[in-house]
Amino acid sequence: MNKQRRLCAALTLTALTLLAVPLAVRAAEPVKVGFLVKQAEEPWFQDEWRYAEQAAKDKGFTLVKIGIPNGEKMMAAIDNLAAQKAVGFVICAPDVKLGVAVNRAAKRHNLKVMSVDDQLVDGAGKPIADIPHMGISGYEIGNQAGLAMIAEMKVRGWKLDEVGALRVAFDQLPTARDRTMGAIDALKAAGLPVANVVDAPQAKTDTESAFNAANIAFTKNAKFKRWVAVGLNDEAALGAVRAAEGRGIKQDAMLAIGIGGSQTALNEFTKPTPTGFFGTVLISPKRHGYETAVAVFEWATQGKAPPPVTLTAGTLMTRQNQTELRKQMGL
Ligand code: FCA
Repeated sequence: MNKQRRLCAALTLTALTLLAVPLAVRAAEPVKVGFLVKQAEEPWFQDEWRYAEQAAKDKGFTLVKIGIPNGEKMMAAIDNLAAQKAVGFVICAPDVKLGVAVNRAAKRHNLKVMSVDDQLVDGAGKPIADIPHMGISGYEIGNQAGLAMIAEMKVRGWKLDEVGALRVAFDQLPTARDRTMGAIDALKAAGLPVANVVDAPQAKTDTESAFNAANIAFTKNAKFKRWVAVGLNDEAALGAVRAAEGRGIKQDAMLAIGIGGSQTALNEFTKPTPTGFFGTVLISPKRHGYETAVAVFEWATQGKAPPPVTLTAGTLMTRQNQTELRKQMGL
């Protein structure tokens, strides 16, 4: 009897120990949150990652950063996060039409998902309602870029009917279309003739693609001696500036305004002589990186769901106000 009781106690102890080990290991493991971006080499996304890392440090979770240049890499990344027992992820997908696939994969693995910058859509092009989103108000921010061009053209004494308006376009991405259309609408409202608007569709959203697109557009429209240019981001505007320079259209005849305000823009502003890259609408990679990472963490660990849609604002940044403005925005 005694022997039996001792054996029983020993077995119970062993069982408890076995149970306790994995529990202890699990408790020591930090919570993991993924942050997947379509273009990891772009300064904007580097900034987003940097602020998301800051959030991870402040809140005590681990950030898993993965670049997802295409759909295949994106699906592999989500599986990878699940295998690592992540609790959720923030995503800027390589194609917003992958929304349904993202949602399905997240649900299958029981991962919380939130989109950043580019809102995910379903097969019909409608935003996916149960994926919370943080992005910019594309049309308003584009409009701001357009209004800033009007103001600067006035300063320079340009006549609107003599100016070509280059729209570096990436219309398959709704926010890109909204941003550039917002700018063009501002120009048209101020009296720029519709016939002066030249579309330059880019194959990708980087500087090289914008350069190629702009080059073709300038060649076809050599009648314009002065240009304004807009695109979805700083890289698009910069591609147009570089293409213009290649054709002898310099700072005094080129007025490009980007959107973003990351290193791509800062590099232009710190050149000794001003280029055709006049300004950018500064948006906040801090809000987008930090707040989305925290939102997914708190959603997964505290059940606090993020608001369905959060749109952030922008401010015109030029050579003159860059230092002050970035400081104001905590960048
Ligand atoms: C999109 C663009 C990026 C950046 C971001 C806020 O994802 O592709 O360049 O502008 O929105």
